[in-house]
Amino acid sequence: MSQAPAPAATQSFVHPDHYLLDELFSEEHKLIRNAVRSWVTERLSPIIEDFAQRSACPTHLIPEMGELGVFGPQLPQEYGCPGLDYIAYGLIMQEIERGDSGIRSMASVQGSLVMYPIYAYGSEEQRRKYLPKLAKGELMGCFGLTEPDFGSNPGGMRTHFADKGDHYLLNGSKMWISNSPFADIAVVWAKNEQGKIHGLIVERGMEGFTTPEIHNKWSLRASATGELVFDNVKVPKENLLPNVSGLKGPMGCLDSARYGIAWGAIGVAMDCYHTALKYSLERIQFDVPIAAFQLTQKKLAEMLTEITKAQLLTYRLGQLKNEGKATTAMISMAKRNNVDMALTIAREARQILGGMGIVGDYPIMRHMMNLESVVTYEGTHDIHLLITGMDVTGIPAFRKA
Ligand code: TGC
Ligand code: FAD
Repeated sequence: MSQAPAPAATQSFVHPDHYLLDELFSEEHKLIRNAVRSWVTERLSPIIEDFAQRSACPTHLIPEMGELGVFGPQLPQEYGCPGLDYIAYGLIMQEIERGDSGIRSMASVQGSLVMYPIYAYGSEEQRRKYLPKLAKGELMGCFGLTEPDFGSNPGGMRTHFADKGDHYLLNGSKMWISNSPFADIAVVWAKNEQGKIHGLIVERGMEGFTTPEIHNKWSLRASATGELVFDNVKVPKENLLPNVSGLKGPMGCLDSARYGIAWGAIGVAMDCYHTALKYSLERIQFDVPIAAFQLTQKKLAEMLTEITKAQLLTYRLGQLKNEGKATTAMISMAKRNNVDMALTIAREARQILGGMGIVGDYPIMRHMMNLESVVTYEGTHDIHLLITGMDVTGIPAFRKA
């Protein structure tokens, strides 16, 4: 019989709050966080390992997520959205990502990369047509910026559209698109005949539009990832987002999604820390719990320290976001720091669990593999270092002069 402690799925989650951050959250924040936490514990955590092992996306949860209000929670109630502040939005992402980064991806793409651009750059008709259904999960969306030859450098994109009088004709392709295999609509960034970037809403069923799935991922296995292929797709003119042009359109959406990732990464780190702490107190080696060894305590102490620093950074960022003062560079720093922090913690937690760290009875390895995508998408770790570098020096180092 195994001497290993009980799997984490059977243990109740206690979140680390070393600096009493709960005293700063409003009652509403805590209620929202606890509601999403309960949903994750009851509905997501029990099934996610199986879906990830099978590389399947639990799309049956979408209506429940819509009901819970996790799609576009920061957008106004007049469009069927919850109208919450950015700290509530962050806490929602934190709790979902404690369950799985792929499911947080599904929610943040929907809220920040599909609903946000329709809200911020769309016409009133587009808002009324799409937002209430997207909020409920009756429609799902994806966001097409990256192309096979243009990832970190999205401004080089080749996908383009031509004005054909009563419609636009769209050609090109997008790569690595979360939700694409099942999305009903895609917010696609493409260049017009003058080379200016615009957003178009492309609907499933439009002739020439296909969404092949990308298989064989070792990361984000419970999230569906695919391509978007446009072969002479006729897009109605009313599907152009009228109120933005240029790279600042998609980049503005990324600010919102990166903010959510900064919170989400804390959720993963909390889950890894909690799992490792419980395990280390119960696992006996050399006649004592492994938590009694100084080297284990060093790992746990460093994990808690890094989580606490990330919590304080992110809480302050949330306040600034609520006040409209959070800059791209501030959000970028939090995304980079917190994902890197979570990845380090996942690796340390896996070591604490020894051999049990690599099996699906515990969430560690799944989180660790997921984070390998999170550290790359929405701007790689190094691109975010360069964003901070540009912020402090005023010199962009993205390309050779
Ligand atoms: P650069 O010359 O710096 O800027 C071009 C124009 O864009 C504006 N801009 C922004 N505007 C608003 N918010 C931001 N965050 C902005 N960043 C840039 C900028 O002001 C300028 O505007 P204008 O009016 O002067 O023309 O652009 P660059 O070509 O040198 O590139 C800069 C760089 C490398 C920082 C940027 O392109 C970048 O961040 N690259 C990373 C690409 C990226 O993050 N892709 C993400 C794809 S989506 C995704 O990964 C979804 S994962 C989904 C999930 O969660 O599952
Ligand atoms: P590259 O840009 O080719 O980068 C490769 C390496 O070169 C990296 O280490 C990078 O840091 C480095 N590098 C590049 N440029 C520089 C530079 N100037 N200076 C120093 N180093 C540099 N995109 C979407 O549009 N929508 C989505 O929904 C979406 N979902 C995704 C889901 C998953 C699972 C993944 C893996 C990706 C997703 N992406 C999505 C794409 C993601 O944003 C890109 O993968 C990311 O921006 C990096 O682009 P790339 O993979 O082409 O890498």
